[in-house]
Amino acid sequence: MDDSPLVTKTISFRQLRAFHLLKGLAANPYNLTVEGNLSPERIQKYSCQAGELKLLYATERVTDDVLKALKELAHEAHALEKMGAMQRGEVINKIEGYPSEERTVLHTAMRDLFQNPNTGKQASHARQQAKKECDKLSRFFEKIDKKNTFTDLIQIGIGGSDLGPRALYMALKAYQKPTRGVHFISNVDPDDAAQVLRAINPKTTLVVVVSKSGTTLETLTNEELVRSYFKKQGCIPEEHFISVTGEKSPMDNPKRYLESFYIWDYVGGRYSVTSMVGAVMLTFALGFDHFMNILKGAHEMDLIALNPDFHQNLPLLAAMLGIWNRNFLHHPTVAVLPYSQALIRFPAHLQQCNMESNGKRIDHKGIPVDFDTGPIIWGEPGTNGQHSFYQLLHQGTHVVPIEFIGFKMSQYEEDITIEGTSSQEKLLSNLFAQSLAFAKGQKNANPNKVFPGNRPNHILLAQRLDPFTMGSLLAYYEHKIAFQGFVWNINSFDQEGVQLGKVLAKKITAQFEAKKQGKRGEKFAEAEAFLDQL
Ligand code: G6Q
Repeated sequence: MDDSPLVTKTISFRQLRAFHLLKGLAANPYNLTVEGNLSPERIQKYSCQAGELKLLYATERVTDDVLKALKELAHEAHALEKMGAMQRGEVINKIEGYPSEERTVLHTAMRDLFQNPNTGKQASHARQQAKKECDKLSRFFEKIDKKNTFTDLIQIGIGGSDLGPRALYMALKAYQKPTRGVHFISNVDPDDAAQVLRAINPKTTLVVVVSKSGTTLETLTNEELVRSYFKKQGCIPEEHFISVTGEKSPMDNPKRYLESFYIWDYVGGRYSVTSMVGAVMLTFALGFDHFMNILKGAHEMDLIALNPDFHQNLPLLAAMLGIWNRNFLHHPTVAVLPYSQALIRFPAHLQQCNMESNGKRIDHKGIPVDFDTGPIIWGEPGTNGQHSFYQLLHQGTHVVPIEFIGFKMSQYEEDITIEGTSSQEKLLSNLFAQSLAFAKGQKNANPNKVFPGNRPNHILLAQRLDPFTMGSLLAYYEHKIAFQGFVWNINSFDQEGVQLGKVLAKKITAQFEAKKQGKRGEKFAEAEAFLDQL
């Protein structure tokens, strides 16, 4: 198998020449509050378009010198070469010298159905596998659509098998087939399933159970719960249940499912929306052509992420702006604020994608890092947030860098003009107003009316949130996250930090069972003490 020397070639982030340059520059960051500093020329100059997305970053605290040094930092850290290595299929998911996943990272191959010249041997193989599944999917839905018996679909899955697919479904509901409904069950809280089961007719419902490992407690429990409900309602589960899982996983069992689709270990859960993990549900809801457009949009951004021109490589540029805010201006969180109701669950997806990828404290050699890594990500759609937590963002003691997302046109175009502007124009005016207010602030003799400004932010702008643009937006963030990991030389593709809780939960569940049967479980005093509180 290929191996990537690039992963270990990088010297520590803090030893890079540009790191020291940037540290010096950060002593006196650009002051956006000075009259004239946020000029129209600056807004014009600090903007760049690639594919469907435009990045407006004049409201970040950067100068030409800072951008030059950030570009140098990315270069010294081999960010671009690592992106190339990832997309070619080199083994980059690993920690040198310790047992680790030792995997290639090939979510890009899932949408590389359109001939990427960068493709290496591993990526080519992954692309063949992706193509095969896509063909199977298209054939499967030809049959389903012809019969037209299913009106609803329930997706059962959690984490990466839920957040991304759900965020995209909600984002693209405007494109949904009118006769189809989609529901999600993720939490092992039985109320999650109960609510969904009340809303559907099992006779006309497909259930797609998504679990790469085929062993996730929540998903298997929910599958059994839904199966038993279907049986009680007189349905044969094998005629309704589909699985999306790893080949040869416990869920790869044709006796139990109407159809099974595959996902491979080179596609991480949080990077799996464009694989069969999102594909089955999105094709049911939107149709195969719209799903293909999502892939095309993502693929376009995959190619942009390989562009050596720093100012045209949108995810790289955004990643470096994030590193400036995180490591040099020392801001611990980032708010993602989409001015689009359809993106209501997108911040939750990015929260997982970002924090599970870059919430790491060791580098690729297992050595603890001596700098900050991934920030805390959170967010809500504007304008709703304006009437709640924006108070802290404007006047609180923490500075929170902001990533706005906006669209020129609405999805439904069912709009109305009141006092000269449409709702969409009001929405955009609010977005621009906030960006300026955060950057410029406001002086006032009354201290309560002072806005300190210099709150770094940028805007990601596109024409309309359609399937192609959604694909691009998804891939833009995936690559931004990967680039930051590359520069920090951490492994963005494993998730060891979620294991400990899972192991303990398993032990406590066994203890719970023993206690219910009046037996003593394995000695686990702290768990006993908690259970005694019930
Ligand atoms: C994502 C994580 C995690 C995973 C879930 C579900 O990158 O690995 O969120 O997606 O734990 O796992 P399964 O798909 O194996 O059920």
